[in-house]
Amino acid sequence: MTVVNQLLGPLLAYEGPRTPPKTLDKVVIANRGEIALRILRACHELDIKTVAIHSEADRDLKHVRLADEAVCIGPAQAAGSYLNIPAIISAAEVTDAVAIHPGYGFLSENADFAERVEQSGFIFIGPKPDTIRMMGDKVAAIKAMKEAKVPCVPGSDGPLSDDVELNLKIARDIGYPVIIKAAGGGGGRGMRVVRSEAALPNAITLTRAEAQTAFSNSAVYLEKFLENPRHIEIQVIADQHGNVVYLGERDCSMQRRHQKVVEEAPAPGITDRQRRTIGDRCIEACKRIGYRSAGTFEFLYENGEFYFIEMNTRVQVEHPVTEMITGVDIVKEQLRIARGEKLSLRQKDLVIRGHAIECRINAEDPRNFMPSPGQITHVHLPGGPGIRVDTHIYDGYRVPPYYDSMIGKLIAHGETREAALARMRNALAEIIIEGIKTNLPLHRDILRDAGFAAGGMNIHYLENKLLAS
Ligand code: MV4
Repeated sequence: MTVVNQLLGPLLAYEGPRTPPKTLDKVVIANRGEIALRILRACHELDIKTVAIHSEADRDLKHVRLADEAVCIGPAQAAGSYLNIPAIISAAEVTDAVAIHPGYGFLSENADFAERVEQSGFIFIGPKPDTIRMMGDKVAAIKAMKEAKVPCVPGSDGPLSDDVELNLKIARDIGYPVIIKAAGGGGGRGMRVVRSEAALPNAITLTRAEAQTAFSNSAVYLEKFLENPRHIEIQVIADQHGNVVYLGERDCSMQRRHQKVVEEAPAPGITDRQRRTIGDRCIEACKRIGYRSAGTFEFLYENGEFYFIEMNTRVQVEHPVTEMITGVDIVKEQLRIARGEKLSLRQKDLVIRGHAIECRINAEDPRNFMPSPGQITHVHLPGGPGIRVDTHIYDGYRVPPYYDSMIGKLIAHGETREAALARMRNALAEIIIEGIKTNLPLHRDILRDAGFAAGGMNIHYLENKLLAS
């Protein structure tokens, strides 16, 4: 009996094929454009080889030239290439890569993708699939944050039922206006503001129907609608050993139609004490949920209070402003975390130095915001102290019409906000992009705006300014 158990013991504990631990020495970059180049640079600094995967329309991307290997994975349309999970995993297999970095957009917050990456034996450079799944469900995300004592918007504390009277009571207790949001939404998709009791039942029915169509999830929830908040987000990084650090906040209030235009760090007017209080809450939440990699807690900020709305489980477009004021390379930290290393810094060692501003440069008509793809005939990039340009464009590059119109980011750092603004104004005066239309005139206008110069404007400021001009 004892002998049999000794034999069966290891068999019963069988956990699948044991593969020797692989060193993270080759990464598939599952993205395009400036972020693909940003990831490539971080990999090469850490002596990690890179595999560029690209669509048929993206053979001439700068990072494709610079990568150690390149694989064309499908047609121009993203559905067949950058969103094609089997094609991306096959590319990792044929190149014998160890990990996959998803960047932002595309599959970066797709829990099923992260799961299939891991099931195929690769490292997903990001949080665990179940964490991504939880944060994708905004009701589950808010529940987790409330449990961790992260301040949230007063709301329904869970999904709404079909009980009209109960829903009316929930809204009455919170007070109008309220906002109905889809649990599967986020980033401005699937929401409806309700300003009176009479409009509530219909708004819930409509938002539910839209949510079912758009997200295959009819769950909706309700929050107090904040009329004039700022959008402030906290950057965190967490390793696989339970260490978590917050890297301060970013103010992303300068936006149009849920597209951020200018971001900055730190957020004007936020005190060290406020930063420490909200940062500590985010750290506690990360520890409770076993968060891993880089992440962002999105808050609305109104009348001196933070209200959690969503968590982003990816590296964000605007991560450079945080890098400029902290000196932390967020993408390199993601790679080190994926390698199983501990964070390169502790909270007490973090120093926030100066101020940084980022302008997103889009290939679009500055008057009507229509995309403006085509060939760039000439580029001249600015430089000098405190100037950073994250872009993949070069003389002769053709901006394809199939993807997001962002072609780069101009980042200015200075010892003070005023110094950063002055450097950004100079950089915007120096930069030349010819052959296509860009939103550079809009940025020059924003950098001359008195309200923007004052700082601390709310999420409606830019849209109101554009209406007035
Ligand atoms: C809100 C809100 C006001 N009150 N929630 C839009 C994007 C999504 N992340 C959440 N959004 C909002 N949620 C409550 N309870 C206003 C917005 C909002 C917004 C938020 C951040 C940045 C820009 C925005 C533009 C319009 C509305």
